Amino acid sequence: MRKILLTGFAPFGSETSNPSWEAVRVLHGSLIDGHEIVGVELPCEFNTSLDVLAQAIDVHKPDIVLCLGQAGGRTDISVERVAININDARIPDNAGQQPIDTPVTEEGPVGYFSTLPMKAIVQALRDNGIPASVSHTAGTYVCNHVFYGLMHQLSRLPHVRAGGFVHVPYSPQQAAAHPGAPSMALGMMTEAIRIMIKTSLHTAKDVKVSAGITH
Ligand code: PCA
Repeated sequence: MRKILLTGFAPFGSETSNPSWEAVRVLHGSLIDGHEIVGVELPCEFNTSLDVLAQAIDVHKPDIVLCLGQAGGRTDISVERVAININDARIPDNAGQQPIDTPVTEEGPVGYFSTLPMKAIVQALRDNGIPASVSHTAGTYVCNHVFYGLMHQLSRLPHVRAGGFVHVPYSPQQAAAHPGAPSMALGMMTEAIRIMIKTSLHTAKDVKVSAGITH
């Protein structure tokens, strides 16, 4: 059976949960338009995260890979456009590593674009009442590291149709500990992932519309 690989992250920093993984976990094992959804939790660690991702791609040979992470403070589902070849960690990762200004991969290009139909995804999410936008920075921490590493891996795997990265906001429970911060309910995040997968499966060519960017 054809497969779609979804990844979410372990909690990091001072958080005790990470809704990127909570939402992926709900979908693990389900079927979406004839594709089996495989969900994998990545450690919030430089390098190890990419080893786990590479192994999952190798084992499952997915048609599409969608990696998700948390960006506390973001107001919506942020479909990331570009990954950059830099690690610049604001805080240590879960293994205590804090790389500053090192490349993700020595021999890689400066950046990679997502190969997901980003605009169609944002449009479909908004049509379904889910706040979303295209984002032009995935940061320089473990999420960008995984996004860059994913696209670097996919550049050598032509059988994988598309791949990319999406940031989700705080869950309401997390936001309660960060007064004033925006949040999104887990059920809406899960529905957003379902819509992103369906749109990716059924969009041969992305739509050409303004991103209507807010950040
Ligand atoms: N968010 C972090 C790393 C793991 C996660 O969920 C980031 O945005 O880099």
